[in-house]
Amino acid sequence: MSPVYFLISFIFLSVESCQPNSRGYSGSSVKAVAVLTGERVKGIITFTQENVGCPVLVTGEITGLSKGLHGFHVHEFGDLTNGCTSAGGHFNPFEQDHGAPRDRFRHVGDLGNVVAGNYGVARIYLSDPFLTMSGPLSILGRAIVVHAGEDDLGRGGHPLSKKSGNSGARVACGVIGLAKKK
Ligand SMILES: [Cu+2]
Ligand SMILES: [Zn+2]
Repeated sequence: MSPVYFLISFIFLSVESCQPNSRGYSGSSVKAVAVLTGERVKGIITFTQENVGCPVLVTGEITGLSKGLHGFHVHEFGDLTNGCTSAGGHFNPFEQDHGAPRDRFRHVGDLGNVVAGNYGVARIYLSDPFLTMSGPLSILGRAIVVHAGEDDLGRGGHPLSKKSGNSGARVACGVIGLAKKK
């Protein structure tokens, strides 16, 4: 096998291993689900990682929101004994400043904003390279939180911008728990 061919097949295999296989082979994929509950806001969010090192696919729907942008983060703890408050701050194992999903430096949990339309429904479909679902930095057992207001992605100039994006109250949250693979 020529080195070039070897390299090309290696790249191809590496890319393919982060996609669901058409034959239904799930490899070492991990699937999780969070049921968001709040006073008015509800939602179901699923998390799927095809292999270690692959981005995590986050999909789902949140209802009961006000129209517009709402901060959306993985928070450190799956402890909801005191509602969403006991979920702690944004999951931030590398002690970085708060940022945008596409920033190089950010909290691992920073997923930016979800957008709700006229009927208060936000549909989520995003892929995030910082999240992982295995090892010590796994998001399993932590919480996903949606906020009353917009996350300024660290750029708002408010004292809370670099800490949390200043997105206001936590209107719903849920624990990210293991789910059965399809
Ligand atoms: Cu949050
Ligand atoms: Zn953050």
